[in-house]
Amino acid sequence: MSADAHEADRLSPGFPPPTVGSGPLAEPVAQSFARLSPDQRGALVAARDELTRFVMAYQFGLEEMLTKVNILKDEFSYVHDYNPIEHVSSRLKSPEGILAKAVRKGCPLRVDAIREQIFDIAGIRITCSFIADTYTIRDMLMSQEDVTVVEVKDYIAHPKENGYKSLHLIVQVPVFLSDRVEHVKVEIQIRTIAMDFWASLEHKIYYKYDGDVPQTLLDELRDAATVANRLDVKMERLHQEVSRLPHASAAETSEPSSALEAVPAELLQTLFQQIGRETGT
Ligand code: 0O2
Repeated sequence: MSADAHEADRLSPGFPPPTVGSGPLAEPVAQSFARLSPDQRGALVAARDELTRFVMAYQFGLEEMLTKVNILKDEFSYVHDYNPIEHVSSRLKSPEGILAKAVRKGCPLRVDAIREQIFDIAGIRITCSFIADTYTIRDMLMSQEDVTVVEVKDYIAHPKENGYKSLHLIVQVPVFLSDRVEHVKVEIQIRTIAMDFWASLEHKIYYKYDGDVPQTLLDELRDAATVANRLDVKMERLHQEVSRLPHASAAETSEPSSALEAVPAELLQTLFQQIGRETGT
């Protein structure tokens, strides 16, 4: 797979529309299709429908997990007056990306085998401010009743040889389709801003050199990972020190400290009046 194709496959914001579907066939495909026997056409249409439903289930699973993450983000900020999540992005692996990974892992190119062996068709990346937040988010997600934890890799406590740090979870969520329930795996990567910065650069360098990165650069990357970790530790300590100070009043802070404060004053006033009318107070 080319570096560009791989790059397109990376986690990126938003949901790409499914690339396999029941839309009109492209012209060359339509011509080849016309040359097939009725049986072959039937088999091809069935295979396409199966693949479409396969990918759709992952998209729904991804949406379910994203909703969970966004609820945690909003509710946590409201209740604790603090937002542990800086940024959330997601991606669905393209059919080409799925096939490339299947080939790389020696996985048979069948939907059932791919479902069993490829865990990152749907992916979410959560960027947190501090190291402790990554574990808080992990615990909150893992404790949800309908989330089954399939695998946890803690590359924060045990960084990879090259310096890579991140918490990886593979979770499974039920997706209720019209005729069945599918249990869809979603990969969740949780990391700090500093870890994310490092991983993005390392990924770019890796693909620029097609995997054959000069040793000097590898050494520098390992140093950079150490520096990034020092920054994480220092920022977290500063944050804890500041958190112990008496809480600044809302009037002293320019940022809205709760969801209520983000609501325009006029709207709040109207709401209060309405509630007053309804309760007769
Ligand atoms: P992409 O294009 O990001 O999806 P597995 O998925 O279990 O078969 P592996 O490598 O055992 O393969 O899983 P692991 O270690 O949990 O890594 C999965 C993903 O983490 C990778 O997906 C990367 O996104 C990221 N990752 C892991 N190691 C590194 C690293 O050293 N540097 C960077 N920048 N990212 C890393 P893919 O499928 O490799 O790629």
